[in-house]
Amino acid sequence: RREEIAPGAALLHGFARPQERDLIGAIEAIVGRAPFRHMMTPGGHAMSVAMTSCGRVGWVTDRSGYRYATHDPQGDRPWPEMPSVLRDLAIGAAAEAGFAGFDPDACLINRYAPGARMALHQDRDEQDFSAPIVSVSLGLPAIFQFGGMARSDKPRRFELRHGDVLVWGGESRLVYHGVLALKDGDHELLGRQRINLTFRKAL
Ligand code: MD3
Ligand code: FE
Repeated sequence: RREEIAPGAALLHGFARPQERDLIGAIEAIVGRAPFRHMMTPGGHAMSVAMTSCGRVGWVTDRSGYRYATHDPQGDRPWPEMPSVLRDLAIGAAAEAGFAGFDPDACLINRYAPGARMALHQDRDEQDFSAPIVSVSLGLPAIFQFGGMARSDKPRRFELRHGDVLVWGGESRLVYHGVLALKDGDHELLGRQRINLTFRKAL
């Protein structure tokens, strides 16, 4: 089922369910080589969400700012390659939402333990805002919020469940969005966590 939640933003309910086990296996392999870590914001706070990346570049933050980098700063190795099961899912979801030709070069992997949250922010570290961002939710459900182009625009809330895929492009590409503190629970495949993948064209 495809739900248009805002102009340019499509929620594909359960789109990733058929590949759930392959996706989780691929994520485990990535995390074996580039472990989840709590990165430091430029302001000096450790993020409650743990992150890693795969693809040609990965998103990093530290005291000097946010950026995309070809190497994992923890170990100074290139990020793991983007597995085809991830890449093909992202390309398929983008096409389903009207963004044929999406060519992601980065996949940020976020892990939420109970209580972890992501404050309202815009994703604007990418070069080309005409490419959408594709997000895949796995594990425990979370309340996602998205507002408008100004931080002060009142956000709308809705739930993201295991297997849901969101495609954000066009007019919605730069809206403020965030995730409320994760409620504890026990997911049959992932246990007490939520994993979110965001596919981006960074360069
Ligand atoms: C709307 N992640 O990694 S995914 C992020 O669930 C991020 O981990 C959240 O925000 C998470 O930057 C939300 C949905 C999402 C991702 C990117 C967007 C929504 C977006 C970019 C623009 C507008
Ligand atoms: Fe974001």
